[in-house]
Amino acid sequence: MAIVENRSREEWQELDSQHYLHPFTDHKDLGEKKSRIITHAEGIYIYDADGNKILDGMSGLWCVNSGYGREELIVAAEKQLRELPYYNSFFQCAHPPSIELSRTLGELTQPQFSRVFYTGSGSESIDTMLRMVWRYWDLMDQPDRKVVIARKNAYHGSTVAGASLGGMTPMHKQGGVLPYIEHVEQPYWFGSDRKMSPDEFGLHAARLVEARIEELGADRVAAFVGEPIQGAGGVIIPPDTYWPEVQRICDEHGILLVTDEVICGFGRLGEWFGADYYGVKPDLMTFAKAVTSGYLPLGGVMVSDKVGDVLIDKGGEFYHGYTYSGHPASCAVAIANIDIMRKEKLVTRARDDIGPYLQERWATLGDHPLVGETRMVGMMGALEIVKDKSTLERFDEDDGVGTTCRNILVDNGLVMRAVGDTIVTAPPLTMTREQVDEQIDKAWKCLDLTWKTVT
Ligand code: PXG
Repeated sequence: MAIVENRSREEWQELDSQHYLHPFTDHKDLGEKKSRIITHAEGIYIYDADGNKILDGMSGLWCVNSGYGREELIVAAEKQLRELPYYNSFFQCAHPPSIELSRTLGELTQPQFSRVFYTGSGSESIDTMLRMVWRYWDLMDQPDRKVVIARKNAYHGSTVAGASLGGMTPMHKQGGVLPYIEHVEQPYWFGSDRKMSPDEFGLHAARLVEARIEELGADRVAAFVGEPIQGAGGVIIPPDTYWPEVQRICDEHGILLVTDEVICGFGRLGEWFGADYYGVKPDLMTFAKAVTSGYLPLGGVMVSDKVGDVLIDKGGEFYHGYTYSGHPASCAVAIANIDIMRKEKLVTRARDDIGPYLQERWATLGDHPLVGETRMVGMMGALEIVKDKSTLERFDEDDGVGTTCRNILVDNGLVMRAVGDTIVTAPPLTMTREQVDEQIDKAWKCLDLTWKTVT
């Protein structure tokens, strides 16, 4: 039974241009260049309509942590779709997969978390978190605590709350407009003037949060939200001093701490969550993506007992929720995915085995004349393309060197993302040593090709 017609690449491209508005895309530009049509995937490779095999150094969009073609996930979805494809959890209803997953998430997360609120995506999780934070402070009889502090260049999604909390200026210009949101500097040492040591810079960046709190008055500040490592912003790995200082500041001023774990969660950093890696104790954690390895959409907010007890004991009804909150098939896939991750010890493997190997090999790219810095935690890393390795001077933004490099990479069978002139990677946690070697060899070759193009 063909669910989708069998068409040529050209036909797909033509129909795509005519009918399909893609996310984050300049459609005039795409209309000229045409989409790459991805037809299937297996393990850590995707295949396009021309039969090219491409190593997926991005796990889709930072989500396919368990790799493609996982029979267990396919079977879990199919079984659940047959048994109960949909039912909601409004009106005092629930179903076994969503309850079972809630229990499992309570096990995987830090002890303060025993409850979860489900959504369909990372953006919805961020919206939910914001409404929950505001509700919490209302119930605490501190309704003036409304301001949420986030960081410049953060990415928290594309809904109005996501775009507003995120720190992407071009998004703000197109309507990221919510009140009560403040942005402070990101902890991006390489992007600074590098006059401070990374440790000093980490403390400095954290204390900008404190300065903003003091400027606003702590009794007006509700929460601080940050990705443990900023993903879409270019894998900004904060100095080790940053997160403990942010924790101290939030504690001292009585402000809720939220980690956005949409990318860092589910093993990416070699721990189940980014908060575990940095040893911080959040009050709320947003997640999505790798909870199902991207096989079906699912997101959520982990709610600490501190917040949850107030919402429940004092709150009455929380007027919030989505048709697909706790979708049974998504929850069944998440359970199966977590089961795979546990059985194959993918998280400890990322911490102790394949992660360190990838880090070691990734660091060798730092010897390339085009590379000013490499960095990686767990299996999430970046390299900085520079014009002059000795001074770390960067290319002009308009030269588009990062994009040139990204295009060369894809044409040579390796997907990585370009964020300006920063090339980022987050491959599946299942990759083998041979595949790490393949990724690094291809990356080196493509840096050479980029070098020839731009010098
Ligand atoms: N928070 C974080 C930290 C994210 O990375 C979201 C929230 C929003 O999730 P949804 O599921 O609504 O997309 C994200 C999403 C990129 C890229 O180009 C990154 C994301 C999404 C799309 C593109 O790196 N992250």
